[in-house]
Amino acid sequence: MAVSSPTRSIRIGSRKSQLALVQTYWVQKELQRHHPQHQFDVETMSTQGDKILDVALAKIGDKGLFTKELEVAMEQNQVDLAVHSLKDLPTNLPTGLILGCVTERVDPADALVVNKKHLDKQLDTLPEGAVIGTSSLRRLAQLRHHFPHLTFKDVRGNVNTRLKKLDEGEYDAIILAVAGLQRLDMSDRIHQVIPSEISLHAVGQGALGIECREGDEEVLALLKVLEHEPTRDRCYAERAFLRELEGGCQVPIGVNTEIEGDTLTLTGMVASLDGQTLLKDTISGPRESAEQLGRDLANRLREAGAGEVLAAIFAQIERG
Ligand code: DPM
Repeated sequence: MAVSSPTRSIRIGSRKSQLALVQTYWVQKELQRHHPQHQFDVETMSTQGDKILDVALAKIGDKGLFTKELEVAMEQNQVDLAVHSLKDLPTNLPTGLILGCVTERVDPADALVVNKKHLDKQLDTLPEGAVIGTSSLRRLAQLRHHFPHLTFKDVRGNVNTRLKKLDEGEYDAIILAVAGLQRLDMSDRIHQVIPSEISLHAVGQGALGIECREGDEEVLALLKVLEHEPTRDRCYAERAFLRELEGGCQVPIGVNTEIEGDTLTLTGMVASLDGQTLLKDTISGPRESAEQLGRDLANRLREAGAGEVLAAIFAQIERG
């Protein structure tokens, strides 16, 4: 009997939420399709972020809320790679782990989802005092800046839980990523795609980031088929911007990026929680210097006062 050479089975780690699973199964299917000689298995686990649902996001220590358990599993060789929404992946990874690949981004915009009594409204026509559900300081600050007549309330839980609370009337509207709704096949709930002039998206929004062990050349080579270079360059610029401002994922920092030919354009914004201060600037330069552009823009905003704005927010979160 012929003995085939043993191929390593590759274990993919994922959170258990419906969105995480949709994303992970997509990655598994794509890897399997491109690499029929290998076997790809999925292992699921809960993360801190999935367990702590009753505390405002900003108050739970920030770094790695949705990634820590998966990273430990990689370090202990229980899984070989982990699929994340890139925006949930901290900009500084634990020693020994790297961002192995960035997949093609879908629409990174935010979406307004309304209770049915407001189907005839848009953000700018919602009534005075309408309650908007979001736990994102970034969305909160930008929407307050543009629509001071709205009120904001925390909303946690997975997308289905949030939609249920909205439909039951706890909120007049909620804000969710277009990307998440699309992947969950719930695009019909997108009532308004919020223009980037009003809400700059989160760093990495709409892309998946695949994390793996540094030096695991086999896995890194397998992941190459999923890498989307324009998305990678854009997200590297965005992540360098966030890293330079030392913002975790729970800060009012937003971005927008574009690539035209060899030129990358990055817009970044830092806002105060009351929405009164909103610092925004744009930088353009060669795509190959993506990370440098991110750092340069961060330093420009810092010169304009971003450091003080962020320090005040960190103090406010500390106080609870
Ligand atoms: C991060 C934020 C949120 C998630 C903060 C932000 C939203 C929290 C909230 C870093 N992670 O965006 O300013 O609205 O209360 C998350 C979602 C997705 C990945 C859901 C969403 C799907 C979209 C994607 C939660 N992480 O933003 O509606 O893959 O980009």
